[in-house]
Amino acid sequence: MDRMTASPARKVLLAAPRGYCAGVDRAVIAVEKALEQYGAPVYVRHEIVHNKYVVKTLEKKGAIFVDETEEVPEGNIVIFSAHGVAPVVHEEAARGKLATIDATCPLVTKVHKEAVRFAKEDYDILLIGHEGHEEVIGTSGEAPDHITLVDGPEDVAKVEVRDPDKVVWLSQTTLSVDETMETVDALKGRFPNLLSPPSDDICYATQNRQTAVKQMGAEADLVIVVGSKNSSNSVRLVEVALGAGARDAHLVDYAEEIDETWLEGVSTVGVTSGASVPEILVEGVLEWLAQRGFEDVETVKAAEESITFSLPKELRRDLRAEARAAVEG
Ligand code: 0K2
Ligand code: SF4
Repeated sequence: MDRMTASPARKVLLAAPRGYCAGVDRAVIAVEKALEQYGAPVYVRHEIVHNKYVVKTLEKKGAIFVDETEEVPEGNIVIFSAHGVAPVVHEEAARGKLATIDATCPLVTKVHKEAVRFAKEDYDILLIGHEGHEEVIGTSGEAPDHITLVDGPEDVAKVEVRDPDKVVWLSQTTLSVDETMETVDALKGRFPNLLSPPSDDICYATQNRQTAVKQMGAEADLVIVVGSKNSSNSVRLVEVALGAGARDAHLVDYAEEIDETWLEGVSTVGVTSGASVPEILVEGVLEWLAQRGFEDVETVKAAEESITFSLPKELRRDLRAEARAAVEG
């Protein structure tokens, strides 16, 4: 073929890290272990993680997802999702005589504890996060009288506090790092003595996935993010890709959702996935692309991840008891 008319080589840039974070891995395993340990059905309040495939797969194994604790029949087991719950939800479960397994990610619990501490010290807490998101509802519930939600920089002008010198900001764990810093800068413009959280609230997994997609963004004609529409961290990856210079970016649950027309004039495709996305779904996307000439896959590595969390304590206790009983015969 004439060199001038040859189409440019097609390649895939595959982000690393991508997919499951430690908190999601723990939460999904918690549901699986609970099903093995106690038998179906096991109730789960809210989607254990925001991923359609995960939810469907666990439903097939006997998990029943409910919106509210009140829907769980008395005497059953209910698992709380990775996004965390307000204290009032624990109270509802106790009233309903439910056994609970709390799969809240320890990094979300850390933010809950910060909220409790600053509320005790009588700070006004500005919680940066998305209105209506499950995590924000849970964190706000720790100190409803002290917390005001700030949903992005455009919300800053309307924030009201009791004492501008006694204000702290906290955040949802799965936000855009850059947009959050914009919000914080705007808040600091209004409250120069604004206190910052003792350590990053946006978690390591959210940050690393955004860093990786930024690295590939400028080079990619198209970025495909695997993740569900209600997954905050997955949606953020699409925005970060576009912000980093990708010509086009889309969120898909499955390879079948990719539109052939997105590939028109495209030679480099970036692929990544949200923190709630099993790798099998990314493999499906890579296969789909390979069938269309995108066989060359290059990894873009932004960070190493080795963090893991132990299972929720209620499960560990029962698994230990079972092991003891087996040993004692
Ligand atoms: O990104 P989101 O907070 O919407 O949640 P998922 O997609 O379920 O990802 C896991 C994060 C859970 C808690 O931080
Ligand atoms: Fe935990 Fe971060 Fe994963 Fe959320 S995204 S479950 S905070 S590790």
